[in-house]
Amino acid sequence: MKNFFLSKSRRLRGTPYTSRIEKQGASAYTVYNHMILPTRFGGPLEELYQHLKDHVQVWDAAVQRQTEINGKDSYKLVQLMTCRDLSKAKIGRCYYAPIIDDKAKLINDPVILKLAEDRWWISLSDSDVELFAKGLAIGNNFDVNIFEAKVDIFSVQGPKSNDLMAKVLGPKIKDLKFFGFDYYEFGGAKHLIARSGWSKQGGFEVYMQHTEAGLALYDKLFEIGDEFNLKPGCPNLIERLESSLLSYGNDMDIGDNPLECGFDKYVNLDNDINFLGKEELKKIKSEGIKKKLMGVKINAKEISVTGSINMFDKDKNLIGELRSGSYNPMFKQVIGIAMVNKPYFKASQEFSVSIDGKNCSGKVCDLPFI
Ligand code: THG
Repeated sequence: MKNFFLSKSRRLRGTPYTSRIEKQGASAYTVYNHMILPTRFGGPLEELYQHLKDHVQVWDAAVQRQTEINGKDSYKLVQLMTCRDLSKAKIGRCYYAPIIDDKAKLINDPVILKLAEDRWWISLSDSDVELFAKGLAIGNNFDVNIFEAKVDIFSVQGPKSNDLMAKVLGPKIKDLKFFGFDYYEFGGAKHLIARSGWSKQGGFEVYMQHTEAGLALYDKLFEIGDEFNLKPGCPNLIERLESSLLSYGNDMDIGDNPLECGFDKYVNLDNDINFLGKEELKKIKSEGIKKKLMGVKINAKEISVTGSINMFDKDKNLIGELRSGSYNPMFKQVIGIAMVNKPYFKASQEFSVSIDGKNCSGKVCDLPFI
């Protein structure tokens, strides 16, 4: 496959970390929330994957933009957008919560942070939720402010993240619970740090608001990081698939509903909260879904998924579409995520797909893979 350069501009923004990561060896970008997101550092993705599982990495995750919603009606608006019950949400906690429209179609799958009773951040995946929120606020006459907060996340991921962060910020950070956040002092500023991140290797996300002190923290980690074999990295396709972390725009999009995406535990229908698509979701739940996100294992040594790839059974029936995939060194085959149609969405369903013109056999499996 031929590769092309990406022309940067004001419309396709970099991040406060861009000059640093380019010195550190960032070698490819994708586009996410109209910004550039590194996808590669130097060598093969497999090396970075193994390093992420054994050591610790710092990632530029600033593309995870924060839509801030504050004001008197902020809870009402945030709840209107998500099918997850946030009525008992606690300050200092993060909530993975599907945002859906009135037809229960998926708009985004953000992490939502409750900062105060009347102040929320929606930590976005790749779609324009700010516009959707503004439309709803205007239409409902809500008393809210909606804007992109000046926040640039860097993520610290990997099994040694705990010790690395404790060395710089003190041992208290080790007490932080999964999906909790608190404030930690460095360089004369307090930084909001959550135990979260887009890998299952453990880690933290620094919601950098004070750029100077935040960049000093970023630099400090690298200054002392050798002891932990710290390396710069980026969200890792191999690891995220193995860990079954979904990617909006790749695995699911506005054509899918949360029940089709396996978000059942974030769909709360038995209460009196008000959100868009609630009646539709009740209907879908009672009728049953007609397609479902499933894992797949394919007998192939490599794959590059740049669009949906049709999957067929032995009688040439279209059974679904492959949406993401990569070779996995642990499974020693390609694993991926596919939207599989009823009645084929059962584990052990066999299929074939064409990869670079070659027919490969595969099997559907349940998620998560491990
Ligand atoms: N961190 C922050 N913002 C983000 C992401 C992130 N915004 C975009 C994108 N990633 C959103 N997608 C996900 C997907 C999965 C998880 C987090 C964000 C995740 N899920 C856990 C799991 O699946 O085990 C736990 C979710 C839960 O039960 O609450 O971590 O990475 N700031």
